[in-house]
Amino acid sequence: MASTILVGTQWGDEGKGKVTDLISGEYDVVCRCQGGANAGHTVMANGHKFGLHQIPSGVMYDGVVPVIGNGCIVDPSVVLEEFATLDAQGVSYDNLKISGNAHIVMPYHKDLDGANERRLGKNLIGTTRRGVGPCYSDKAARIGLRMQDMLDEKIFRQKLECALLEKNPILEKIYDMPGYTVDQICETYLPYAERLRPYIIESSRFLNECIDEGKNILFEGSQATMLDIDFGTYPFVTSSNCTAGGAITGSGVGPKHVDRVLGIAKAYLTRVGSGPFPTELPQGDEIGELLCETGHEYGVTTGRKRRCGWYDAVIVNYAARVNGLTDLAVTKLDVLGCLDTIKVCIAYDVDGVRYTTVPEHQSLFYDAKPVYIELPGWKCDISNVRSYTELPREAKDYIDLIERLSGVRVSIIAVGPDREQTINRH
Ligand code: 2SA
Ligand code: GDP
Ligand code: MG
Repeated sequence: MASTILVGTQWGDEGKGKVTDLISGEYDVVCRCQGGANAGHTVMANGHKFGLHQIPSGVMYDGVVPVIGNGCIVDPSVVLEEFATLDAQGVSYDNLKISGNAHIVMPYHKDLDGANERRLGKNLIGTTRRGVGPCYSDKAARIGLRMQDMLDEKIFRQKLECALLEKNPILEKIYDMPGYTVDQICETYLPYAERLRPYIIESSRFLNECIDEGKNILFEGSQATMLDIDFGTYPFVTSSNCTAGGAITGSGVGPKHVDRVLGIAKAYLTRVGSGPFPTELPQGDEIGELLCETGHEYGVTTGRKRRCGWYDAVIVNYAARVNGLTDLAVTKLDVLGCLDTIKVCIAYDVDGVRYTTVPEHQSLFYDAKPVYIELPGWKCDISNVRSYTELPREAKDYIDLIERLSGVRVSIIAVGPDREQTINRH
């Protein structure tokens, strides 16, 4: 038994796609358990990069079964677009499985996501506008439609009619937008159902049968701890549990089957969308711009420029706690090679009070001033380094500090986007 949950420890885009792709070969199944087309996980295929939104990154390996679990939401149009991209790359997705319990993103979810953001004005969340919040809201309100509903036209029409009774007045009367008819949506979605029918299964049963056969599962998290609906910077979060617990409820696999929780931490910090970010470098700051350009920090789903800042040890320590991390993968260490000195936030100062953990009250987190220590940079290109011993002393000291402040061992260090640009410390 060796199943692993992989989670983002910061505000996303830590390189979960790269690390999932890197270690997928050690697993039989790679399962996504939450989130939808908001995710953007970058993987390499045939020497070039592309972003996956819905299909698990494990699809890149022939023998690995990719599963979209029950905790995910599925935009069928995005899955079909990904099929086309994978076809063009010659990557097979024949063994993909999609949970019949996963909720479907409907056109009105995307409309409402955009409309909510416009209504919030300057207080907007900065969502990806992929319909994520409205779709998960409908799931909780029990008026959502699930993948299995698409397979039965009568049921699909009945449930859709019920949902539209609520959605159309909101769209038309509150947001002055056009509503939908059942026929209109069926015209697009029933053909989707026929394309996706062969992939839709009872995924919890499938995953547990795999475990019974002695197979190993990798649960690929999307978004990250600080975007978790319970543990993140609410309301500036996504609408699912991106922490380790979400992998359990989002897959229907019991926690006794998991023996590793691998956290992914970027060697500096980025955030896309609104919300507090204590170590953020101001817009136009020379180092912030350097990190953004060297690290290519632009959204994989929306193309938005990511906010950049210094590594925040307080939030990675918090992530170690709320996820129960067993080890860490530190990514993008190569990007820091351009700096003379590197800052690490070890605590926050809030009105003269020092916090070494994330403050319990959101307002305190907004006012948190980072307390930094400064380390010398290594000022060289480490993207060709493949063993820990070959790293410059300053880079090793940086990794040691991350381990000390998180209380978690660093087992993987990524020094570039390619699979091979990795230092394994097993
Ligand atoms: P949503 O769309 O409702 O989930 O947005 C709510 C917040 O969650 C953030 N979020 C993300 N943050 C980082 N990366 C994400 N995926 C894409 C990527 C983002 C992109 O890989 O680059 O392309 O812009 C992601 N998805 C959701 C979002 O910014 C909101 O703060
Ligand atoms: P995810 O959402 O966590 O999967 O991360 P993204 O794919 O959104 O963003 C990570 C970006 O960093 C992608 O462009 C990756 O190709 C790239 N990347 C991942 N690891 C490394 C690394 O160690 N070094 C560099 N330079 N780039 C990396
Ligand atoms: Mg991403």
